[in-house]
Amino acid sequence: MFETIVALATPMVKSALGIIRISGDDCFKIVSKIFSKNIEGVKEKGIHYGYILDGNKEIDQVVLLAYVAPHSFTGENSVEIICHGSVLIEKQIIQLLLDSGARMATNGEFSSRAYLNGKIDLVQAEAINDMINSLTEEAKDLSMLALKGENSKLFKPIKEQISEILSSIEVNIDYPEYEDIEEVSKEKVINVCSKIVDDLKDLISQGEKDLIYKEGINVAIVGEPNVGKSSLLNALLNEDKAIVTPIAGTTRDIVEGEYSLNGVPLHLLDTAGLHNSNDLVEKIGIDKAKEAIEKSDLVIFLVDERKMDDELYSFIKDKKHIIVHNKADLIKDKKQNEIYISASNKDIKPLLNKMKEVLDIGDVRPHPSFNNARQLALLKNMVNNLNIAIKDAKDDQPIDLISTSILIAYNSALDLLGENTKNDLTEEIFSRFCVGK
Ligand SMILES: Nc1nc2c(ncn2[C@@H]2O[C@H](COP(=O)(O)OP(=O)(O)O)[C@@H](O)[C@H]2O)c(=O)[nH]1
Ligand SMILES: [Mg+2]
Repeated sequence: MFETIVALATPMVKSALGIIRISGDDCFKIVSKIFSKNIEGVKEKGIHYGYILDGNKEIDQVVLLAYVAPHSFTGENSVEIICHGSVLIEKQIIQLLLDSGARMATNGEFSSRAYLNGKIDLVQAEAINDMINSLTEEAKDLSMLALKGENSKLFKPIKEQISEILSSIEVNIDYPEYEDIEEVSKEKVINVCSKIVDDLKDLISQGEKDLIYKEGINVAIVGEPNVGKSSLLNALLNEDKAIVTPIAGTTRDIVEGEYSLNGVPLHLLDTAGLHNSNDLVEKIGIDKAKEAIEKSDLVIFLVDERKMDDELYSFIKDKKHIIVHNKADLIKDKKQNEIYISASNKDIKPLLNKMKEVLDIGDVRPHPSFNNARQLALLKNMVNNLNIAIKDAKDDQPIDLISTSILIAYNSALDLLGENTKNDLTEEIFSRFCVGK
C-alpha cells in the first residue's frame, strides 16, 4: 500500500511551465477529483487536456500525463500535471491535491518508490541524484552510465562469485555426510577470493580516481603581492573577475571561480599576497589566504621575475603544489623543466598541462565506476573481509570461521546494490535528493 504523494518537480519560480508530480495507489482517483475529466479508469498511459478545478472554478488549463503501473518511473500509477509556471497556480494545484487526499512527498521519495518497487537498484537511484548535482559534462556522463545500469552490470559477476564460493563452503559445513559434494579446499578459497579482491581493487582505484569529477578540487593561487595571482584567475575564468592593478595588496578578500579542467571542476581561490602587512584589512586577507591554503588540494605557487621568497615557499611546500613563473614576457633566462606562463597575455597552457599531469587527469571516456563515498566504503569492506578469509585459509583456520568473513563481504555486496533492504540506510540516501525527484 503506497500513499499518494505530490510534489512540484520544477523550481518554484515564475516560468513558462511547471510540472507537478503525483504517484501512489489512489493517484488517478485523487487527480480526478480536481480535473475536468475523470481518469480513474484509464488503462493505458496517455495525455489528457483539460482544466484543474476548485469546485466549479477553473484554476488553470493544463496538460496531464497519466502513467499506468507498472509503466512509470515509480512503478505506480502516476500523473504529471503540466501547468502554467505561476507560483500561485502551482501552490493552488498542490493544495487542492493535498485536500483531496494526497500528501507532500519527502526528499527523493519518488526515486525511493522506484527503488522499492524494483524499477531501479540503489546504485541507479544514487546516479539520478549525482546527475542532477553534476558540475561538468564529464561528471554527468559518468552518472548517466550508472543510471543505465552499467555499474550494476559490472558488479553483478563479482557478487555472483562471492555468493558461489560462500554457498559451496556452506554446503560442506551443513552436509558433511554427503560424500558426493565436492569438498572446498582452502586453496580454492584462497585462489577464488584473491581473484575477487583483485577485481574489487580495480573498481576501487577507478572509483577513487573518478571521485574528483564529482567533488572537484580546491586550488589556491598563492604568492607574493603583485606576482599576477588575480591576473591568472582572470585568465583561467576568461573574465575580469578579480581586480588587477600594479598596486601591491589589491586583493584582500578571497576571490573564487570555477574552471573545468578536462571535466574536473577546479574551485579556484585567488588569495591576498602573502607578506608582512600593517594594514588591518590586508592582514585579515592574509589570514584568509592561509585558511585557503589549508583547505586546498593543490597550491599554485606563483613567482615572477623577482627572486622566489623561500620563507613563503616553506609555508606551502608540504602541500601538493606547482611552482609557476609568471610574466614570462619579462623573463630572459628560462630554465629547463620549469613552468613559465604569462597571465596577462592569457598564455597559461604550460600550467594547464602541468595540472593535468599532477592531478592525473587524462581525456576521459565515460566508463562505469563506483565513485561515491558509500559505494567505495562498501567495496573496501569487501576487500578487507575477503583478505581476512584468505589469511585465515592460509593459517589453516576452520572453514566455518573463514566463511564468516566471506558472509560479511557478501552482505556488503548486497548493500551496494540495495538488495539488503534496510530502511534506515535507504532513508538516509534518499534524504539527500530534491523534493519531487
Ligand atoms: N608583464 C606582465 N605583467 C603581468 C603579467 N601578469 C600580471 N601582470 C601585471 O602584474 C601586476 C599585478 O597583477 P595582479 O594580478 O593584480 O597580481 P596579484 O597581486 O598577485 O593578484 C598588474 O599590473 C598586472 O597587469 C604578465 O604575464 N606579464
Ligand atoms: Mg590579486
